[in-house]
This record gives sequence, structure tokens and C-alpha cells, in this order.
Amino acid sequence: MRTGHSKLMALLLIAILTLAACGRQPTGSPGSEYGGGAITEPTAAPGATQPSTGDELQVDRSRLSRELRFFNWTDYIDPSILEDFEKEYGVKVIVDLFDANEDMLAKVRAGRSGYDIVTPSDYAVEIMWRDGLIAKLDKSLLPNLKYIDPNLLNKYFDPGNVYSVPYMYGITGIAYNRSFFPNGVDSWAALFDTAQIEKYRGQFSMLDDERETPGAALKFLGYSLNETSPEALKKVQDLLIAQKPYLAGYNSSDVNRKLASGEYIIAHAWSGSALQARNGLGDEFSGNPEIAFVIPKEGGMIWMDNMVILADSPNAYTAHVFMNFLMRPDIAARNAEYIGYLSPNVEGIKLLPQEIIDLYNEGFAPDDEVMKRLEWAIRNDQTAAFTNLWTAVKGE
Ligand code: SPD
Repeated sequence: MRTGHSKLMALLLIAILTLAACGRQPTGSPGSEYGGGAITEPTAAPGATQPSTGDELQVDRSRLSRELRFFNWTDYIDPSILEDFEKEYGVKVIVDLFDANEDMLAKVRAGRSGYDIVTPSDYAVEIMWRDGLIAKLDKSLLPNLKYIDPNLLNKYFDPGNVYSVPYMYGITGIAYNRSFFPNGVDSWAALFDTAQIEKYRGQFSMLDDERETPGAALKFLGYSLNETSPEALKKVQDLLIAQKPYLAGYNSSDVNRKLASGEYIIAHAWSGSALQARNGLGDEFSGNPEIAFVIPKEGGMIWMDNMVILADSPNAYTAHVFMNFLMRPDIAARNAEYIGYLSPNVEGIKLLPQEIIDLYNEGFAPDDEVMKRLEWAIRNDQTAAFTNLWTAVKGE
């Protein structure tokens, strides 16, 4: 690790330990009745047939498929990593994109999606294993799991990481353009108070997400973002409906680009998307140095997206090899640097450039003070209420 990283790392460590301490107990344990698909038989091998050493995994190339289908969030992987994987293993990774856990779940639930690997967030992992949508992992094929921060393993949504391994994590707050907010932003009121938002009507967005946007409204109103009482949800619904005429739209797909271009001056945003707006994203678009990110004083969401293999994945062996590749520290670091989210890879974090560490310290990653104001979204028998609420708000 470079000199000067120690403060950030100490903060991250404290934060992660706090998170671990705050982790909810599981509401049930994954048992054999859930998922647990076996590793599928290989299709014809491309190229070499001799086993070779890669990522400390003895990869049996004769078991590799020619293609792998990866269902991932938008702007959530450095494309050069896919090229490198293809160069190294002869496997072409085909990526399809989603912008909400619920959209991904609907597609996977329909069956025969053809996808091998998907990246659900925490609460969605639990939905997936409970509903038998994902396979148990073969940890013998994932030696690079040793690089993942143990404090980010064994979380409430997948005790023992039977089904999932961390991909990236992040926080949800407000991204804003400092030239329009020279005094900064510190409250969700900047997105909900009609006296404020009428000044920038049509120039801001909320995430198009049934947990994130009601969650932000709940926080503004002083509740937990997991609150499901009818009284609280009625207030949330009224607040969101009152906000709607002022919005440019609900947007989870290109908030980064619209903040960077100046089309939005403020937005409900994921930390990495905000960092992309600030720094740009590879050759795709340039960044805007005026973009800042804050977790409001009322609090925000922390979340982690995870790699899982679908129960009906046609290429589960190759999927493990790809997951293991993404957990290689140099690959994890390149990916985190490119997409701006937080890597759970302890060795990978040490390889990040100072420029990224400085942005983390500027607010694009939580310090221990911010961490106290963050909350995970959970799934329980009541949280289906968010689907009804969101349908009502969007249909209004
Ligand atoms: N563009 C990538 C966005 C990833 C966000 N995933 C987390 C959502 C948590 N609700």
C-alpha cells in the first residue's frame, strides 16, 4: 500500500468492523432445499486441453465453455477485464445489463434466461436462494476468495457465503454540482422540500428503484429505510407523489452521464455512479470536477452487490473460473478504479492509485462517522409492501 493510504484504510477497517457488528442475524439458513445446482458438464473446449495454472486455480481448460453470459448492472465492469479473460481462457463473456434488482429478478424468474453469473444486491441474494434461483458455490474453485475482506463475508443475506461472493459495495446518497450548491448539501430536503426543488425543477432525478427511493423518503421522514408500517408508507407515498412534478425523472441508468454533462445539477445517486460523474468513465464520457457526493445527515443506504451462479446456468464451471478471475487482486483493483465503487478485495485495495483514495476521503467512500448513518436493506415478509408502494407512485 502506498504511503498516505493508512488513514483511509483505518477508517475503512473501523467502518467494516462496525458493519459486521451491525449485521442482522439470518432469518433462516440456506438448506439443501434451496437451489444447490451441481456443476454442469462442460461444452467443447476452445484451444488448449492441458490443465494450466491461473489465479492459483488449476483450470481444466477441457471443461471451459466457449461463452459465458454475465447479467450485470450498467457501467459496472471495466470492459478490458473481459478482453483479458477471453485472452487468457478463450472464453467470450457476453454482458447484458440491468438497473434494478427487481428487473433482474423478473428476468431470471421467468426461467431459461441463459445467464450464468448475476450480481444481485444483498437482500436480492436472499430472495434468490430462498426461491431456488441460484446454485451453491464450489469453494474449491474459488481460491481467490482468500483476498476478500472477512468482515464482508458471512453477512445476513447469505450466512456462510453458500451462494454468493462479494463483487463491489457502495453507499447511496446525493450527488451534486458544487457550482450550483456552493454551500454544499447536507439533507434529503434538497430532493424533497418543494421550496428548494422548485428552483431546479426538471434538473434532478431520483433512482428508479423500489427500495432506494422509498428508502430515501423514509430516511428524510426520520424512519428506518426498512420501515413498512402502513402509516409510514402512506407518508412516503404522499411525499414521493408530491415530488414527482419537479423531477426530470426516475433514473438508475445514466445519472453519471447526466450529472457530468450538467443536465442534472443534483441527483439521488450511488457512490460509484457519482464518482464516475466526477472522474469520467474510460472512453465513454468525461468527468465533471464540480461533482461532489454526500450522505445526508438523516442517513442513507449501504449495500453490497454479489456474484452468484444461476441454478440453471449452463456453464457453472466456467462461471467459477470467471468469478475467481475477478477476485484476483490486480483485476479487482483495475475494476474498482474504473467503475469507482468499493472493492471488498483487501489486496486489491492496496493497489489503488492515490487519486481514487483521495476521492474516497472526499466522501465517495464512508468514513466511520458516515458509517453510523448507513443502513442495509433487508428482505422480510413485509418488504413486499415496497413493490405495491412503488407501483402506486410510478402509476400516479
Ligand atoms: N451502475 C451500477 C450500480 C450498482 C448498484 N447496485 C446497488 C444497488 C443497491 N440498491
